[in-house]
Amino acid sequence: MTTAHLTCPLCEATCGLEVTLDANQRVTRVQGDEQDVFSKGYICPKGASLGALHHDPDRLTAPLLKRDGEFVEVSWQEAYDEIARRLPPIIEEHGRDAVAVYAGNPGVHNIALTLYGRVLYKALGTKNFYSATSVDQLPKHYSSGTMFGDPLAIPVPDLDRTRHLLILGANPLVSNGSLMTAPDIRGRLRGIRDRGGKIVVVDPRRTRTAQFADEHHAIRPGTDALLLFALVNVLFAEDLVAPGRLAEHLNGLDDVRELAQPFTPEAVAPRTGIDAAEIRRLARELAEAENAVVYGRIGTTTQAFGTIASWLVDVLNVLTGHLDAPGGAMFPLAACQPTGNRRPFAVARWRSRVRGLPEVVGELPVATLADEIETPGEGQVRALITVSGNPCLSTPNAGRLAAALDSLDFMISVDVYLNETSRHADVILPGPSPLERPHFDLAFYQLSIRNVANWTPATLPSAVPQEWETMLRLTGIVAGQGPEADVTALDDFVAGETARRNGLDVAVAGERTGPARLVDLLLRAGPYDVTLADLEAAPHGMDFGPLQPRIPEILCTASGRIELAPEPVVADVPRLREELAKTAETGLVLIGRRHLSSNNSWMHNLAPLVRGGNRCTIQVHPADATRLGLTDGGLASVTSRAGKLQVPVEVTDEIRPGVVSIPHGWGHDVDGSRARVARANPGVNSNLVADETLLDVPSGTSVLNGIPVEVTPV
Ligand SMILES: Nc1nc2c(c(=O)[nH]1)N[C@H]1C(S)=C(S)[C@@H](COP(=O)(O)OP(=O)(O)OC[C@H]3O[C@@H](n4cnc5c(=O)[nH]c(N)nc54)[C@H](O)[C@@H]3O)O[C@H]1N2
Ligand SMILES: Nc1nc2c(c(=O)[nH]1)N[C@H]1C(S)=C(S)[C@@H](COP(=O)(O)OP(=O)(O)OC[C@H]3O[C@@H](n4cnc5c(=O)[nH]c(N)nc54)[C@H](O)[C@@H]3O)O[C@H]1N2
Ligand code: SF4
Ligand SMILES: [Mo]
Repeated sequence: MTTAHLTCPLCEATCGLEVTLDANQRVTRVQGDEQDVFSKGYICPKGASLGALHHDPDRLTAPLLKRDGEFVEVSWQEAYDEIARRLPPIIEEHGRDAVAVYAGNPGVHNIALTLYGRVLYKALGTKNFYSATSVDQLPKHYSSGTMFGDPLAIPVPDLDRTRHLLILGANPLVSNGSLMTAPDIRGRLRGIRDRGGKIVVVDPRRTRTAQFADEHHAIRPGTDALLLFALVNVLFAEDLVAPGRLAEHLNGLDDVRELAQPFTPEAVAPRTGIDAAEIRRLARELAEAENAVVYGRIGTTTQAFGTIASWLVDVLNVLTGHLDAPGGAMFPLAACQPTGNRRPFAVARWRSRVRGLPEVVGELPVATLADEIETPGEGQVRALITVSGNPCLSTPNAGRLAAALDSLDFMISVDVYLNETSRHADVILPGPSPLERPHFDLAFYQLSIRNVANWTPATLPSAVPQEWETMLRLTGIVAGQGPEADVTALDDFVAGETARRNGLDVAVAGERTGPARLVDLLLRAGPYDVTLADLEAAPHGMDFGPLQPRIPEILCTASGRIELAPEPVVADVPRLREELAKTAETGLVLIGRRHLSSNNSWMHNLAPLVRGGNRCTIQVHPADATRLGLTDGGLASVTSRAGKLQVPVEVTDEIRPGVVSIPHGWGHDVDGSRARVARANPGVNSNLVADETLLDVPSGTSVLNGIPVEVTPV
């Protein structure tokens, strides 16, 4: 028996786990690491299933090559030979933009893919770069980019010190927190209560978090921007604006006052479904709390006014003097900070070919990937590389995208499963399991509610090459060096560049290679006096303390100030005013939901996580069920502009009337996937009805919450 300590890479909470292995290196137990400086023993059902993931017989351990429509296992050499034979001619004949990339969520939880994926994408040099970000938090990057000058400067709730938390469109008791790295959310929310503080939740569903909170407001989906503007309106009207220390760092305060004028509580109440008097009280309580923070998550980003809502969340934090203040919304200072010259944020540096949608943070909206594949002409996408992504389940009008993938000349999936997306590929390149690779949470320490760092060495030797080598091999091929490119030389080059950008001599990292060397360099360049060796000597992590104020140092706008009314966001306000002018709608709208034992689309093949009844149901309010003739346990047909599906009905008063909810990430009953457990409990793909034409206009983020649908009994 041996034990190992690791940081869980499955979600944003970064829990420390203790894994026990028997003599045959089988995982016999996974539990929370009580000595972890941050998570202190917390674990959720997903973390507990890391052993099941590692031992899943369906997880790929050899490359697959499609021959005559069937996948066969091949050697790595054969896989690279095939790629070298088929990919470069597409680039030579049709140009770099003919190759698209879709990078999925687990890549952000994986240092190999984070640090070396960007090497591949840079070598490819395609404008057709897509990722899960445009079905997720892109509006937040947009608002941070325009307000603070840095799309990665995202303030997080100072959960452990706040006394008033206003949550919109997040269910952290189930998601374990997002854009808010904080293991043991329940304990931390309880802490707010114990300090005499208050938690308010705005959500169309009475979620677990809403049930735990002091107050719940069942808002109509897609109207958060209206509510938030009304809160701003009240702060100005009642002379409650008090930015305090931030006043000298602000531009645009008067513009915000002006913009908020039409959005009175009375004007927004019929659209949001929240009483004008309640809105006034919410604003006053926010302003009067000793400290307070407004926090918005996926329900506020993947909706029609995601950018405005994301912006107004931080406008409220500024106006109440709670931005960059203890107990408010604060900027983390991670041990490894992003490198490179910080230049003021710019948007729409290029546009998508077919729909003219804007680039944001170097990517195009995935809602237009199918257009780019289907539409002939110069610049048409003819090849696709997916890296840890499952867009056939996770992106809008998934049915159309799946069909489009079959028209590609060539497709590579870097993925650990043969699933709904990778089955369309010509070559699948697997990577190691989380126990077979080192881990350091580069991305999520940037969003952590305490400044912490923890290095995880690989627990077990890997059955397959590390993914940083895979990224470099692919880089070699697209860079014209063929399938035999010298990975060591490429890695030395990447490390040399990283060192140079950070003003370091690469030799300081000694004999290390791969991500370990890069992390060591980034730590040395970082704000704390630590090296990788220090973290290796601290298997339960290092704690650098609570968050500290970072304004003005963090600001990167051209003015050097916070832009409270940034022009690209303000340009979208007329669209919101039009929305305000509309009369209240009566049609049904669809939203999503998550479950504790899910991880987007890809962990439904693990038996411990799919026990119990079918969770993939459509939730309908009893009043709507009666009106529509739907019965609990019966089957409903759901239709939208994009498509249709059938799904079992769950009648519950948890959901607001006029709203229905289906979780995403299901729909595993497709031909040719290799996932025995998931196929036995397939659920339905909610993104068959998500409409790829509905976008948050500034950022191009998909509307996944608030999709007009018709629901009828089957
Ligand atoms: N309707 C609706 N749609 C949504 C959402 C919603 O709320 N509603 N949420 C959106 C959000 S927030 C997100 S982040 C996206 C997620 O969208 P995606 O990132 O496209 O999908 P995932 O389900 O995370 O699938 C990840 C893929 O990575 C593979 N994988 C897992 N681990 C590894 C690894 O270590 N290496 C490699 N190479 N591959 C690996 C899995 O097998 C799987 O194929 O979905 C979005 N889609
Ligand atoms: N267990 C589990 N944890 C996860 C994931 C998972 O799939 N399963 N996925 C991970 C990922 S990739 C992400 S991005 C995070 C997401 O983390 P969260 O944002 O906390 O995730 P959700 O549980 O989807 O919560 C979104 C909430 O928004 C509500 N909502 C929908 N529409 C609206 C609206 O218009 N306005 C308002 N105010 N609310 C609305 C929904 O009812 C839902 O309760 O979770 C991560 N953690
Ligand atoms: S909360 Fe997230 S990080 Fe913690 S054990 Fe669960 S999946 Fe892993
Ligand atoms: Mo996400």
